[in-house]
Amino acid sequence: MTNNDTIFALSSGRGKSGVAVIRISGDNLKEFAKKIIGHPPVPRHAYFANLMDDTGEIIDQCVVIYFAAPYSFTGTDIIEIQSHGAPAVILKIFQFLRTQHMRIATPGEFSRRAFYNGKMDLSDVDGLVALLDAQTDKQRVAALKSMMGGDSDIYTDWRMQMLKISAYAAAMTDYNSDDLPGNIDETIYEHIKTLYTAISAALGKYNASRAITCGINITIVGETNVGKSSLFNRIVGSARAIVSDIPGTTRDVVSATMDIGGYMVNISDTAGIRDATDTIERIGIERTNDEINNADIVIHVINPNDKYAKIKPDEILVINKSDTTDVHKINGAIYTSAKNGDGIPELMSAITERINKITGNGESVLMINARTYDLVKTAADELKNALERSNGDYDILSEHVRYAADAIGKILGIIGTDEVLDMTFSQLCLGK
Ligand SMILES: Nc1nc2c(ncn2[C@@H]2O[C@H](COP(=O)(O)OP(=O)(O)O)[C@@H](O)[C@H]2O)c(=O)[nH]1
Ligand SMILES: [Mg+2]
Repeated sequence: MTNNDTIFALSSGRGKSGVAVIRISGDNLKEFAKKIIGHPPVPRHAYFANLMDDTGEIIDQCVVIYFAAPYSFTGTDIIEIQSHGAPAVILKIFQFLRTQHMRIATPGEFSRRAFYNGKMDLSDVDGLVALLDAQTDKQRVAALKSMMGGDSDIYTDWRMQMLKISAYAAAMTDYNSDDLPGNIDETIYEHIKTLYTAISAALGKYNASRAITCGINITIVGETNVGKSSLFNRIVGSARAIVSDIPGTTRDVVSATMDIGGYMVNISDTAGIRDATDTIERIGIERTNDEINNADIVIHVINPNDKYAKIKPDEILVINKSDTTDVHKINGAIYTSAKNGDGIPELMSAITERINKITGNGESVLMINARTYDLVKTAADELKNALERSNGDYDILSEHVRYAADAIGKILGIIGTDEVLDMTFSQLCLGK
C-alpha cells in the first residue's frame, strides 16, 4: 500500500439513501475529473454529470466536485461523486472506478493521508474518531473541539515549553555558573512546576472527559421488591425491565443508554441484594456488586420507613412507593412513586445535578482517551522526576524534561511508531 495509489470509498452511510458520497483521493485527478464531467474542472465547483463507464453506458446522474491538492481533506487531489444512494448504483460506480486503476481504501486511509500530509495531527484524528462516534450533544462539542485542534494547541504549547526548558538546562552545563544570572535555577524549577501543575490538573479531569466520551454509569440498587425495575422503566421511559411482586425477578443486569441533558448515560437495573436462594440469582447479585464498583452514580432505592443511616457521597437515596403510606423524612432523600410518577422529575433533576458535578459542565476539558492518558501521565511523572531527582544536575533535569516532551510528541504523532498509527486509524470507518 502506498500513499500514491488512487483510492476510493463510500463516505456516506451504508444502506439505501437519497444521496451517496463516493470520495476518490490520489495524485493528478484533474484528468479523471475532466473525463467524467466532459471538460476541465474548476476546483470546488459542483458539476452535474451523466456518469458513464468506458463503454458509454450511463451509470447514474451525479454531482461531481474536484478539490485540487493541497486544499482538500487529505491534502491530495480529491473527487467527490454524489450519486443516488441505491446500493446498485454504488456497486456499479465502484466497478467502474476499479477499471480506472483505482482501489478501495482501507478503513481510516483518507485520514491517514491527511495526517501524513500535515492536515491533521494524531490528537485531531482522536477528535475525528470521537466525533464520528458522538451520540449526544456534549460528545459532539468535546470531539469537535478536539478535532479542530483545540487539544493539539494545548499539547503543542506544553511541548514547546518543555523543549525550551530542556535545551536551556542542557546548555547550562556548558557555562560557568558565574556567567549565569543569579536566579536561573529558580526560574527553571518554577517553570517546570507551573507546567507540572497544569498537566496534573488536566489529568485530574480525566474522569470528566471519560464520562463525556464513554457515558456516565448509573446503577440502581436496593433490596428486592422496592421498585428498582419500575423506577428504571420510568427513567428510561419504556418497559424494559420485568416488574413483578415476586422477589428476585431481576436476576441479570438490564442496561439502557440514554441522553440526559446532552450527556450519554449508561443506566442499569440490577438484581436486588438479599441472601439469594439459587445459583443464578447469586451470580446476578455478584454482577450487581460489579456494577456498583463501576458506577459514577448509585441510585439506592428503599421502602418507605426503611431505616437508613447515612447517604454515601456517590449515592442518590430514593424512597419509593411514596403513594402507599406516610413516609418519614430523611434529609437529602428523594421521594418517588414509580407507580403514579410522583417525584420522578425531582429524581431526574438530582441525576442531572450529579452529572454536571462529575463532568464539570463539560467546560474545556482535554479529550483524554485511553491512549493519551498514559502519555499525559508519563509527561507529568517525568516533570516530577526532573524536579525531585535532578539535585541540581542540569543534564539529568534536561533529560527528564525531554522525556516529558517526547510523551507529548507521541500524543500529537510527531514522534510515533507504526503501531500507534495503525491503532488510531483502524478505529475509523471506511471512507474516512
Ligand atoms: N404502590 C406502589 N407499588 C410499587 C411502586 N413501585 C413498584 N411497585 C410494585 O412493587 C413490586 C416490585 O416492583 P419491582 O419494580 O419489580 O421491584 P424490584 O424488585 O426492586 O425491581 C411490583 O409489584 C410493583 O408493581 C410504587 O411506587 N408504588
Ligand atoms: Mg427488579
